[in-house]
Amino acid sequence: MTGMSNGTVIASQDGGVLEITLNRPEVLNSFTEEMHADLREAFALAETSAVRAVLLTGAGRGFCAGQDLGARAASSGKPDLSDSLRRNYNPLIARIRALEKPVICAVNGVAAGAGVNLALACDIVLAARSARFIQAFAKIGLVPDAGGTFTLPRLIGEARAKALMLTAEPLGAEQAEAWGMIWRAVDDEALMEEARALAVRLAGAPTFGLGQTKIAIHASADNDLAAQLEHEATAQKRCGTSPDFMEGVRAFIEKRPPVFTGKGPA
Ligand code: LHQ
Repeated sequence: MTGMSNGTVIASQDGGVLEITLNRPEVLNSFTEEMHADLREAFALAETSAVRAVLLTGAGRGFCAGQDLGARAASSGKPDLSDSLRRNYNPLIARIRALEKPVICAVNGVAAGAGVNLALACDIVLAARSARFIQAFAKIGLVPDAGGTFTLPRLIGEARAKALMLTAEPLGAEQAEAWGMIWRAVDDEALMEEARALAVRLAGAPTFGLGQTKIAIHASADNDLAAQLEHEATAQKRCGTSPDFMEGVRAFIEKRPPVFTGKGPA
């Protein structure tokens, strides 16, 4: 196993799985400048070809409580919050969405503010049954950020998204699953085992094809049917010359399990 730990983020790689843990448990893993910088380093590892699936989670009883408000309270005057969004949150969300491999999020406890929207930027979200999701921004006079106004209405529809964002009411993991906001609510004790098993499974899958699938689904947000069909044709052309397509077909014919490399076309 290899990895890095620079205090506020732990990243450990085992085979093709990179597990990234937000690690400021005493403040529910809320974000500081330092934690953003550490997370950037961790996601740089995620972009290396040896990593084929990423698992993001939090240390302690919370997943992430958004921006560290303690640091904000200490600053005086009229802060320019767009600065932190443009330098930290926006590139983080864009990076996760653009990463051409699956990013799983294991929401181990409360997720609030930018912490919820960080989870929603991931591809497959599992949550402990006891976890709560709170679009806390309305409580402090802010607009939801970290992509939440993009992801949430697309996931659960405008009516529910507006109510959650205007009231800042907590949403439980089971309701989040029922509404399609997350993939699955899992018993607390089983969360990490289930999330890791999924990460291992996806790290052995045809990574190039999975990456193309993720990007195609995102593209559908901007495309009409004709454009999306063309997107699929172009992506399929690339997948069709990948070694994993050849291997998948050969394994099927030979009635044996496939061994995928994750590589794209040469
Ligand atoms: C915290 C925090 C926290 C510091 C818990 N900060 N200490 C982006 C760009 C730029 C600027 C502004 O914002 C943004 C985006 C955002 O994310 S804004 C939204 C920020 N987040 C929030 O408003 C959530 C604030 N936290 C809470 O409402 C509660 O802590 C929740 C509901 C998350 C959890 O409640 P409890 O389970 O009752 O835990 P707790 O409140 O007792 O928290 C435990 C500790 O963590 C506590 O410290 P203490 O020393 O008393 O044990 C909290 O002060 C600390 N903590 N969130 N965001």
